[in-house]
Amino acid sequence: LTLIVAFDRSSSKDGKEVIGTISKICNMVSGVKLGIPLFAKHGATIAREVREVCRNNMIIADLKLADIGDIMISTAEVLLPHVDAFIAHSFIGREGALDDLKSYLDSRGSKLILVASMSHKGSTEVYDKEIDSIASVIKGINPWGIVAPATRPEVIGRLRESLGKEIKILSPGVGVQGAKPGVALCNGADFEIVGRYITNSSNPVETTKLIIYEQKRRLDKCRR
Ligand code: NUP
Repeated sequence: LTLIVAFDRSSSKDGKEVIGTISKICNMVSGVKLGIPLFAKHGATIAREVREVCRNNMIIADLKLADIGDIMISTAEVLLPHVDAFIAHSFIGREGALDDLKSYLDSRGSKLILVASMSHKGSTEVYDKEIDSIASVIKGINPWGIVAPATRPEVIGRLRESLGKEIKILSPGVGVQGAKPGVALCNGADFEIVGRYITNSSNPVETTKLIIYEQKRRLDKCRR
C-alpha cells in the first residue's frame, strides 16, 4: 500500500461526515493524515474518532511542529493516545528542538516525520537552497520518515540518494497540486499523499480506487 489520504476540513459541526468518508476508505490505504484545520475545529476528538474506525491504519498528525522542544512535546502529548506519527519541520534544527522531540516520541513508541522540502513553489526559496543543511539535520535526528514534494520529483531523488534506503519518504502534491499518481513513487518515494482530489470528489471511494490503479500503472512502466 502506497497511498496516504489527507483530511484537512470538515463541513459539519461534529465532523461526522469526515469520519464516515474515512471509514469507507481506510481499508484501501496505508495511512490517514489529519491537518491543522481539523484539529483547530474539533480538537483531539477527531483523531480519537478516526482511530476508532481505522484501527489498522497509520494515523499521522500533520501539525508541522516548529517550536522549542518543550512545546512540541506538550503538543504531541495531547494527541499521543490517538495517532501513530507526528510531522515537524526540519529547519528548526536539532539541539533543544528536534532531538528532544525525537527522544520523547521514541520513548512513547511514536513516529517522527520531518518536512525536508515542500510541494509549493515557494519551497525553492529556502528549503531547496538549504537542502544539504536540511539533509544533515535529518541524518542527525534519524526520523522514521520525511516529507518531500511529488511536484518536484528530482528533489525526492536527491534526498533518497543522500539519506539512504531505510528512511520512508512521503510525497504530497498529487492531484490538485498537479503531480500525477505514481511519479513520486517512481522517483523514490514510499507513499503518496492525496488530499482534496479524494476528499472533494463526489465519490471518494471510487476516486481512491482510481488513484491506486494509476499508481500501479505508472509503477509498472517505470520499473520495467
Ligand atoms: O509540502 C507539503 N505539501 C503539502 O501539501 C507538506 C504537506 N504536509 N502538505 C500537506 O499535504 C497539506 O497540508 C495537505 O494536507 C496535503 C496535500 O493536500 P492536497 O493538495 O492533496 O489537497
